[in-house]
Amino acid sequence: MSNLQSKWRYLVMILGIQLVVMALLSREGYQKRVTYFFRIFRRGDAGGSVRNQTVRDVYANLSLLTKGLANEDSLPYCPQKSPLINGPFHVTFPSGLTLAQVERKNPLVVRGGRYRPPNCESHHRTAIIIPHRNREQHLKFLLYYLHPFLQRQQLNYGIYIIHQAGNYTFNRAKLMNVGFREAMREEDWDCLFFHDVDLIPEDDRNTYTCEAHPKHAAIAMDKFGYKLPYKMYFGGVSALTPQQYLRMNGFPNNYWGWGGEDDDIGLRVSLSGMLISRPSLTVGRYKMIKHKLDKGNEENPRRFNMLAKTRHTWRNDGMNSVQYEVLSREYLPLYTNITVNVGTQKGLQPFNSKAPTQAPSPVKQPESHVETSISKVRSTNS
Ligand code: BGN
Repeated sequence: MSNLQSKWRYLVMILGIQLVVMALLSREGYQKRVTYFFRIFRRGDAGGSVRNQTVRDVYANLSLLTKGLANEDSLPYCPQKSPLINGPFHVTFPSGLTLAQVERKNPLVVRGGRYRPPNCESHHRTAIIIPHRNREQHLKFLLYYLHPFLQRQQLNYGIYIIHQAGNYTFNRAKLMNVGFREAMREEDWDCLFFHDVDLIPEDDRNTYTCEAHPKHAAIAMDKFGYKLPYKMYFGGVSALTPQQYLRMNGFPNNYWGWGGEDDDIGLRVSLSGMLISRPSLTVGRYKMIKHKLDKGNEENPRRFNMLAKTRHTWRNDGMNSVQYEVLSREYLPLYTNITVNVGTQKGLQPFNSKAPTQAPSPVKQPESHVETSISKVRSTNS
């Protein structure tokens, strides 16, 4: 008899538990919980947006592109939407990759990392500005993916590496200002992409062209679960026309070390009366190459105070106040390497190899034809 009673008790208990579980599930968020449950079974698809899409090799069919015999001056315009665009592509980081291999895979890229579509006249002239120091491995992977990615979009493009000389604290935003001025000196670019060296785009529908408002392209990074970390985030990869860039007085020059400068840039966009445009979460996907915080790029403890003052400082700190000294300009096969002295928090001192900083170590490439021009003139707002 007591045996029967305890069986009943168990049965009631199990039913009770089931009721509680069902009640919990049917509250708001039920849908989310069920989706989450099923997602566990789906392999490594954090964003879930590349489903039903064929993920290809970024170089697929690119070797079919060859220089035609047509006269370069009489080429027809490229179609509005490039027929070479595929969508998502695989991004991996094979250890044995060399720059010589990247060069061989991109035979139509010419001196200084320039390219124009061989059989049509592009509608777009895009410069890619990449601040850099001691990240040769990352740069190699970025170039491996960026060149075919941009070629698929039928852009007329150039890649500029802005290399901070010496060991003084890194200044990402100031290097962007240098990149802007030095790139515009060379060509009438209609769009500039300001690009971190460790971010690899994963979908070639993320077009590297400018919009009516400044664009934040790195909206969905793997390190943030392919979501925007916060609404005003403007870090990683952004794009502006020269007019938009100058309207917000470029980027700040005084953020030394990690953090805050991208928030300052985001603030400048709205302070100068513009909005932020973004691609969709499906398309603006990036993989970040994992790394530790670099030596010489420690967290900037002043960033909180500085950000609180941006609304008062942006008009006086930016392109109208940037001071730097170009130490060398090298036209390498895959990019233009501009090595620059950006000075220190105390201002711009002449670059001196005996100072606390050491002589610049420009990024080297095998089989390259280096042409270096030392500019002794300090470049200010000219
Ligand atoms: C933010 C940083 C950004 C950084 C993102 C993502 C600051 C300022 C705090 C007021 N901003 O917190 O610079 O890109 O995280 O890592 O630290």
